[in-house]
Amino acid sequence: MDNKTTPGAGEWSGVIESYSSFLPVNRQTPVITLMEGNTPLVRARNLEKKLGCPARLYLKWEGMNPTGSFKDRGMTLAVSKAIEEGARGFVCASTGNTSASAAAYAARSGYPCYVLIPENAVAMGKLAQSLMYGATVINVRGNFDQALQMVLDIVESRPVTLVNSLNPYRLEGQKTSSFEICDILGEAPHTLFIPVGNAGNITAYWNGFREYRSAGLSSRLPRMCGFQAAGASPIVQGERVENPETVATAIRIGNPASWKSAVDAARDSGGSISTVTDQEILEAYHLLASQEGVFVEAASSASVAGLSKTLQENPGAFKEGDDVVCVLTGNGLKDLQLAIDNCPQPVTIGADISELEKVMELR
Ligand code: AN7
Repeated sequence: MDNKTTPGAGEWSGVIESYSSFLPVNRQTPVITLMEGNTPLVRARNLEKKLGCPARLYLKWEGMNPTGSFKDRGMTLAVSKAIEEGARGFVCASTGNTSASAAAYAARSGYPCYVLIPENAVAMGKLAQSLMYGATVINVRGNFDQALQMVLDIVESRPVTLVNSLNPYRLEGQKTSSFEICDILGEAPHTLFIPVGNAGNITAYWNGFREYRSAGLSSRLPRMCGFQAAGASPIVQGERVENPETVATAIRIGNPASWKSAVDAARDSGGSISTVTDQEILEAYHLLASQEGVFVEAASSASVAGLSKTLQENPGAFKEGDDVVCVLTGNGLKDLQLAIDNCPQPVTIGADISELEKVMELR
């Protein structure tokens, strides 16, 4: 297949320049970039064994983006296009990662950024990022869905650009992850597993795979398998969830903005949107770190939880030689409290070699 080749060291210049022919940019577009994208696609042989997966399993490690999540792919484009079109500031509602990314790209643009986050429901690392990048952080006594509605109302009357995924440039940028997967595998995977919250990312990946196939750069389309947390699963329930609850705060969303296009992606690709419980999410969270050395945030592990559940329900789901990709959307370092609360605690000893010997014998 006549694919683009993987860039060598020093050759990567961010998703806009690398995939400009697939993006709505021109020579005048001021490119605001942090060199996002080009994230690792990691083969997960230990998980293949552990889960009894006959297919080749790859992890698309999006937590390696500059602000630690996939949001950077869309934010570089949304902010660049906004500046091209004369924007004077940015606003978003967020469960944490969008706000961190918006704040960082806004900082580089030199324009102010306002982020609305649900009070007490955003991981501390994400809050710290937004504050450090200099955004005005607004805690809303309500949930994400309420904050998003407020943002939609405010952009009617204020000269600020909405950078939630309702901004179409966000999904345009995010589709570049599909391109990277195809470039590395030399073909689209057979199946893609992905967490679903506001449902923008599954929509973006599906768009990307279809565009690459239309351009002759891949010849098949993957089955798109999306996973919501059971306590925040409006798409699966078929109705809004007023009070979504899940340990995976990033996907604690009850009324997804890209609801319809996510349903279309699952249906048209022969895939599905299903649920995983918080317990299944936490099991996958530990498995990824302990078996593969890949520390993701809880929401990200919904994709691997979904794969695990699929294999339990149907061990013949994949054939040998198939390529399966799990998208890992965010970095585990964003939520250290969750990690520490869910692990055995360290042992403390004196500065004494005999105490150390005792501990190591017990193990
Ligand atoms: C780690 O930051 O909605 O289905 O406001 O942070 O495209 O919404 C985050 C979503 C998955 C879900 N994994 O993606 C926000 C926000 C992580 C996330 C999702 C999010 P979408």
